[in-house]
Amino acid sequence: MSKLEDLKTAVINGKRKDVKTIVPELLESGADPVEMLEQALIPAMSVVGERFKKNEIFVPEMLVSARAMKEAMKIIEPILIEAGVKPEFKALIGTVEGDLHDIGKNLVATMWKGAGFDVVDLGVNVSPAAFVQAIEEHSPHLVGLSALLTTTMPAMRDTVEKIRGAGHDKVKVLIGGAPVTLEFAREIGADGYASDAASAVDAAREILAS
Ligand code: B1M
Repeated sequence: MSKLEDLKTAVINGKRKDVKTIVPELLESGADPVEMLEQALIPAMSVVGERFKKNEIFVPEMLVSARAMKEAMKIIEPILIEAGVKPEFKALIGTVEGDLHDIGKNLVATMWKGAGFDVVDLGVNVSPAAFVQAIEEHSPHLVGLSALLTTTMPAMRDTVEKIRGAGHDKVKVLIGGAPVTLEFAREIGADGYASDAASAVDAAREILAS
């Protein structure tokens, strides 16, 4: 089995200690952190999601896998960010109210930081009012909303409505997350949508230029 496969297996099985050993080994052997993300870490979480859907595993197992993934991110995030330049834009990001999933949101934040954005991460379960308050505090160019549950997609709509209702018409809003679509983004009046963390950089630049 290749080391990338070992990493994927370790995340699927929630083996944090193995992740802490394998990631530095991969880096030492010259592996690309982006490749680690795309070929091991993200696919591992897809396997976990599939198993959960089939009732082969339950929430505690999902949680240990998520923790193992975060362990890997702790090591590779600084390397991904290092490639960045001086902050060009300020961005806020958060997972919407009712939703506790943060791995995808954290990845988008990492990619934005890597692209040279100054990112303020508001965390998970962020209410529409908290987004508005943070906009007033930080005056960002961009706000990113993440949702992983179909049941929290309405909170995205509420957040966009609250931001616009508070008169923040210039701040651009980008949304994403597994159940979210471009159509939904248009429907709720968001400025853009990205399907994954890498395209969230291009999508952000595009809407910021418009
Ligand atoms: Co949850 N969960 N979970 N979960 N969980 C999903 C999302 C689910 C699809 C699993 C399944 O059934 N197959 C399902 C949702 C079904 C639905 O609504 N359609 C689900 C469920 C049902 C639940 C609970 C309700 C389970 C329960 O309690 N019965 C519960 C809800 C808790 C809550 O939020 N209120 C719950 C809980 C959890 C844990 C806490 C155990 C854990 C989260 C830990 C954490 O995040 N710290 C967890 C996990 C790990 C998952 C899965 C397995 C993995 C999510 C993940 O991290 N993926 C997930 C199944 C799956 O996704 N396959 C599942 C990896 C990550 C890199 O991808 O987050 O999609 P993702 O992010 C991508 C893109 O979506 C995009 O870019 C990212 C990187 O490419 N993206 C953006 C994300 N945000 C973006 C923002 C952008 C742009 C792009 O712009 C701003």
